[in-house]
Amino acid sequence: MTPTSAAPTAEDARVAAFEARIAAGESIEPKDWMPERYRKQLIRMMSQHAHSEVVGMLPEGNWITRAPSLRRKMSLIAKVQDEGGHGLYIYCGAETLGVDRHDLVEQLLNGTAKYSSIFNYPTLSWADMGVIGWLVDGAAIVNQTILAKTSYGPYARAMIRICKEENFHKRQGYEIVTTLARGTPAQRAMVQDAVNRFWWPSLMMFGPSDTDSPNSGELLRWKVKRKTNDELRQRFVNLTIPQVQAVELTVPDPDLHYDATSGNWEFGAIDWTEFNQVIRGNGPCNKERLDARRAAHEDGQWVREAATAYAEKHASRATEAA
Ligand code: BYC
Repeated sequence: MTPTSAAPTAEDARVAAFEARIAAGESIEPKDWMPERYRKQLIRMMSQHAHSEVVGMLPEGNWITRAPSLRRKMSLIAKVQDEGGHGLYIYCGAETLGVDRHDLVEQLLNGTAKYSSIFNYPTLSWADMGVIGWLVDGAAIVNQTILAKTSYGPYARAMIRICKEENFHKRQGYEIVTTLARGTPAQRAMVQDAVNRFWWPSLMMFGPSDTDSPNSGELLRWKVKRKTNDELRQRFVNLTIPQVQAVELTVPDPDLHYDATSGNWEFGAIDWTEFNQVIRGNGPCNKERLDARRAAHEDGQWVREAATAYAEKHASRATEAA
């Protein structure tokens, strides 16, 4: 007689034990057993997140030399430097999953890994620095505050420090926006134009709608994600509209309205065709961003060689001394 279902294997038992730990709210640590698919998903998500931090330095780095005062220049330099640091923490976190960061960087440079769509838009005016700090870092905070409770311990811990720094970035951005919004008519027009250009791309940062998000089901089940893309996008809109109103600006959405029943600011349709174009490499600045990263990588070759030679020299001296 043929059995109707196969007996559970040792692998099935391990998966069940892993899922029971997740269900109990335990944190998964690097040396713990985990399904290969969980490991792969985290490597994908963390590496794309790290790449986004590093590529995210480019649109703002572009304005460091043109910041309008020494104070603004200092805080913008500090912000851009923080983003580089965030990339490093998250690459380190990804390495705890058994990958080599050089391979991850290679995937960014050869175009096989994604990074956040938002950084493929140009930064055309000083007001963009305010609006990026406010909206882009604001969206990142909404996403990452939840990620600080993700099931993979090293990622969750990296998010705690990163969110603290992102809060500072958001405040410096909103301060720039407030100053311009209360400034001359030309400054007001400049900041309104920046909001018009960055509003919809900021909403796209949360990813495709839940019905078109192939990874969400698995990630939610394993508590890597704790909220869906649409839930977080709605939370961002609800938090941000009162801030828009406080500085008497508007968002470019004629369908935006408050729904008293749900307590949500309901927004109009997102242009998913544009989003898909950008994540497939056809956004306004994709080529420019990757060219800049490749050039920076090549220019840094001598630094990597010098650091390796220095480490080898010290290692051989330590061996000789022993
Ligand atoms: N841009 O199934 P889905 C920052 C891709 S850095 C590009 O929903 P998932 C900052 C997605 O990867 C902000 N691609 O995916 C830095 C997937 O493609 P693959 C970065 C996107 O993973 C400097 C496909 O679309 N933050 O804030 O469940 C200065 C289907 O999507 C995007 C993070 O990375 C996008 N916007 O959810 C200032 C946070 N959205 O990989 C600020 C960590 C989706 O299957 N990541 N895709 O080929 C996440 O929370 C999630 O990965 C996402 C996507 C919500 C982004």
